Amino acid sequence: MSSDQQVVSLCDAYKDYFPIGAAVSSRCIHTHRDLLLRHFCSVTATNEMKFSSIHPDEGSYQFVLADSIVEFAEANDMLIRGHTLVWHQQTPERVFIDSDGASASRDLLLSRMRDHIETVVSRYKGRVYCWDVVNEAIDDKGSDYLRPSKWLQIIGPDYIEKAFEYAHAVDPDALLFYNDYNAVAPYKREKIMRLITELQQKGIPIHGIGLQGHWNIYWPSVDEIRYALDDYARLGLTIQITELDLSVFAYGDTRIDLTEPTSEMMELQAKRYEELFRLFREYKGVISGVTFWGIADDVTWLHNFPVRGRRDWPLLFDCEHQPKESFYRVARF
Ligand code: HAH
Repeated sequence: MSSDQQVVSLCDAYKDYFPIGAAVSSRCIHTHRDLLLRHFCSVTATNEMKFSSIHPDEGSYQFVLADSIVEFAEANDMLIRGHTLVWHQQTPERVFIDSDGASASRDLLLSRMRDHIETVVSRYKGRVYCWDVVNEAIDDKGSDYLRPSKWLQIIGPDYIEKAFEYAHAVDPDALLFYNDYNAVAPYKREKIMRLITELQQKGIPIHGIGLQGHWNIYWPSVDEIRYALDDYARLGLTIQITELDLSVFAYGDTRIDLTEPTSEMMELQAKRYEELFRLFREYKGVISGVTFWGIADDVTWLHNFPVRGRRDWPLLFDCEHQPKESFYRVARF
């Protein structure tokens, strides 16, 4: 391939399947503008719509950065996935504390949650087409069901249904998602299935399930993902892969000495991306979107996480914004 001009657009390649999205920051809509406009037709704010960014102080909302992403997307006819309304991280501590410095009551926290959801969802009503309403509410420990977050401890398990109801009341046309990581791992899949089934039985407005897709070049197997898609599809909800990236490191690998990926890593990653997207295309009837958690390998949340001082190369474009072998295996089929 001699120049980027000859590279097929990812979004065009998938126009008969599902929109391809990217998580962006208010900075990278400038630094990665060319790649974004050429290859992606949906955006998600990585951080700018999270509680602590958009609502840092009581009664004070900061919409400037989130607005800049929404305006960029609208100017370029891109979809906007909202992320995220209720999460145990990136939420100010003050939300859970009352004016005396004691733990907030259930009623106070519910009213704060409602105010937050109503304000944010109404601002982007008709513009953000779907929301990750609740993020990562399931516990990682095998036997425990819901994560013991402040939301759960103070409000109780119905904080989840309340969040969906508040969001739906403000924007009945928005698609409402439950989003989680490790969602294809059997121990967690069963708990997510249980949660969604319970919400459905209560008639709660939930429309989609987000599988984050923070995977690596060894795990999980394509069969495990297929099995999970089959299972979730039985719930009758739409499914999106919401935060896709493929780390080059196996879980538990803590090496920090690599300054660039090995050719074996890149080949394995390309093969995995090829297999994954073949599977996603096969499931186009249930998958309504695939979003990468980033654009190119120069900016990824996996630099320094979960291992400090380590770089990673999980995306389709390299640090110079050139397509990797992984890109070609996804785009040409
Ligand atoms: C995701 N969590 C979050 O949904 C997203 O908002 C964030 O930007 C990055 C990843 C994944 C995760 C985590 O934050 C901590 C431990 C495991 C997985």
